[in-house]
Amino acid sequence: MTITITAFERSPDGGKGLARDTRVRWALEEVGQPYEVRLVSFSAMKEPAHLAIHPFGQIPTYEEGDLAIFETGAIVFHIADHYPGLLPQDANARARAITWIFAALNTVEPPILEFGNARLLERDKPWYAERLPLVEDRVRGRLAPLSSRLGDADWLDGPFSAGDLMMVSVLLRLRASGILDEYPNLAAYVARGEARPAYKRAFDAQLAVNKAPAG
Ligand code: GTB
Repeated sequence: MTITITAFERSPDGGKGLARDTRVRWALEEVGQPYEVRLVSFSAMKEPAHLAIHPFGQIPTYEEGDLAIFETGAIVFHIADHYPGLLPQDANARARAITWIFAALNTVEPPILEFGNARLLERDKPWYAERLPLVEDRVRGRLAPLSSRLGDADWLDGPFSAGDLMMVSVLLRLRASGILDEYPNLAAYVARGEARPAYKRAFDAQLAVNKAPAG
């Protein structure tokens, strides 16, 4: 059955791979499933056809046969659950890998999103310079324990899993800020994720869309 995902017709990041379709593309590349992409404009995302799949009018979505789902975490979990390669067979190891998906999205990403929003949307506020260090410290409050847990391991719990895919994707959003470099093992962890052939294919595929002349 054909898998179809949605992505920005033109990502605001100009192809840096930070929009969340990259996470889904990466998961599909890791498990070796071909997929098609339906590109949507910001206005099309708010139209009934897209809202029927994604009630919040966002990307990415995932369709396969009569299944249509949204939320990157749910999509990546669905892919990992249905196709071998991203979750261990052993039940306990599998549960731990799934835990890292949730940890990435629920514990590590929220302060990173807050930090990104502060830098993007609050620069002109009179309180920006005073608030930013607080927001940065909330990010460090997640990175420090994550760095301790990773130690000198390659991945968070044994072989590369969907948990690592999600954690690396979340941490990638920090790279431009320099905060990640305060934790050399996390910077190296992210670099290992980016070096995976499946990540490179996913990145290149989204870049090809965002580099193409606007049509
Ligand atoms: N919780 C949802 C999920 O995980 O799937 C969040 C989905 C989401 O935030 N989608 C964004 C979207 O559709 C795109 S990825 N936004 C349009 C809208 O809400 O109208 C977030 C994103 C957007 C842009 C960049 N960037 O340019 O760097 C990075 C990430």
